[in-house]
Amino acid sequence: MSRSPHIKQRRRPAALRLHLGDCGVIGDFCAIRDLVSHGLARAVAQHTLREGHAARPAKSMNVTRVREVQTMAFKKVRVTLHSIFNDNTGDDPGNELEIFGRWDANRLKFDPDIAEVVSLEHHNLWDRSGDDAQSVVEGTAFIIESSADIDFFDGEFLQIVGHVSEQDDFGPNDVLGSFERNLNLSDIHDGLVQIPQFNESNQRVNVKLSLRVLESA
Ligand SMILES: [Ca+2]
Ligand SMILES: [Ca+2]
Ligand SMILES: [Ca+2]
Repeated sequence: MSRSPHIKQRRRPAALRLHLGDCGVIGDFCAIRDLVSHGLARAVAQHTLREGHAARPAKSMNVTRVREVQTMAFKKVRVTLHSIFNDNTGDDPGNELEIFGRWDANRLKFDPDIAEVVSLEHHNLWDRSGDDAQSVVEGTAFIIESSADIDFFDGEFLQIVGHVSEQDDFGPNDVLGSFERNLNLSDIHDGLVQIPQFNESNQRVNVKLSLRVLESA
């Protein structure tokens, strides 16, 4: 089957017109194909030269802004797990909760090549098993003060993940709660991380964890 002569007549003059500097035909299929095949930047540059346009100041400003973003995308962050406070022993025998669990701070990044989040660094802040539970009297805190200093660059994020359970001699242990939060570079600031109170049958604990930006650039 041969193509309609009408189509051939439409396409070739369109591409030709682009070479001659008529960008008014950019909506035409042939013009778009020509832009892609020859490179958009080259086509724009040729058009600029043909039309006698001077370099646009806004373009150089954009380049400057990009450089600023690139150079400011760094933070050295101290992640500290301070303590776990027994707010209420609840229905647990005695005056103490027997707590255990694990808390970690991770440096992660989304890798577009494999479309997955990958772990760049992993820092364990606290790890206790049910066989090694910590007794904490109601109204007092178990002091941990475990820190990790982590460097974050543009596109990376801090993941805080942890859980606390309560050991019982009779029956299964109690899961008091778990927590996970992912923070982009711009979301990382000095201060306490807001962690909801963990609570299971009125056995309540507060986890105190903070961030401190040691350096930024
Ligand atoms: Ca219990
Ligand atoms: Ca107890
Ligand atoms: Ca217990």
